[in-house]
Amino acid sequence: MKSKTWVDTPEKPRFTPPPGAVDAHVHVFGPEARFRFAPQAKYHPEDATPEMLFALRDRLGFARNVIVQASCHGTDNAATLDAIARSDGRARGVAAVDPTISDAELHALHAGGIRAVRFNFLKRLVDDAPKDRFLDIAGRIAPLGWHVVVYFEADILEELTPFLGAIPTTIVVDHLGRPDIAQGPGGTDLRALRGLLDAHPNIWTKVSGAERLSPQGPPFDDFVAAVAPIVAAYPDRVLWGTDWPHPNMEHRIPEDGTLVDLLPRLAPTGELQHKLLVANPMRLYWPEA
Ligand code: 0GY
Repeated sequence: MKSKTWVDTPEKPRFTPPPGAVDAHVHVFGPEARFRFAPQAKYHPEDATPEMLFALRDRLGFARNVIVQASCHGTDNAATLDAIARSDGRARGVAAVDPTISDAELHALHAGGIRAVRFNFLKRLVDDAPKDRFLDIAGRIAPLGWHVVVYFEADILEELTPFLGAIPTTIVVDHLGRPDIAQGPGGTDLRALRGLLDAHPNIWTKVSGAERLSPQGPPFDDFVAAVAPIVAAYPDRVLWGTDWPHPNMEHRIPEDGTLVDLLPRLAPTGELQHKLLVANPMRLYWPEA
């Protein structure tokens, strides 16, 4: 059965994002009739099309999106590129690439709006994560001005640290490296993440994923308590995204408006909100603007 993991017309948020705000972590699925899912895909979702994404963007009050290639499309970035091409310049993307990709193909991705590659270490999403080949890719995308997005869970942070230290570009850690939020702001996992950020000024993180990480659920008080200190401590190295259409969340489908309403709690001042939602994502994805 195909999974459906989003609310079609979510409540409008009470919070109004600042002008030019970027929802910096979203995906598109298909449409499958044009863009098949990868044979090795670990989930098989319903279509979540560019038109649906752009309607959500407008409803939530965002100006731009960063579309992250979803693992169900493997390393064929055609659906992501199609969505970027339909966005009137209001989307850029993060690709998943095969280590054998040619320089010409990398340049074509750049022309199509890709500005980063994602290395996914979640065993439930990908079959293998070859660090040596990822490092090779990182070296090849650096001259394009791209960065690396990494997705991993907290239990492998220590093991991954030498690998992360060898990446020559900016690195963005998805969903805070999936810490155990129940440990609180001073817990082992968030302390380890802060240690990583302190040791490596080129490492950023997405303060997203409340719906995935919060044992309490809405209104996500546990997530806010644990994560607002990260925004305050690293205001120039944080990004945020809804994660629509919320892959694999069929049992806890979030309301996107509720997620947006976390923003003034995670970033309580106008200055922090502008950095998190405008200045920081623009620096990485639209540096020419
Ligand atoms: C996310 C999280 C997940 C899925 C993917 O590429 C993906 O399929 O990233 C997940 O299942 O935790 O960031 O969308």
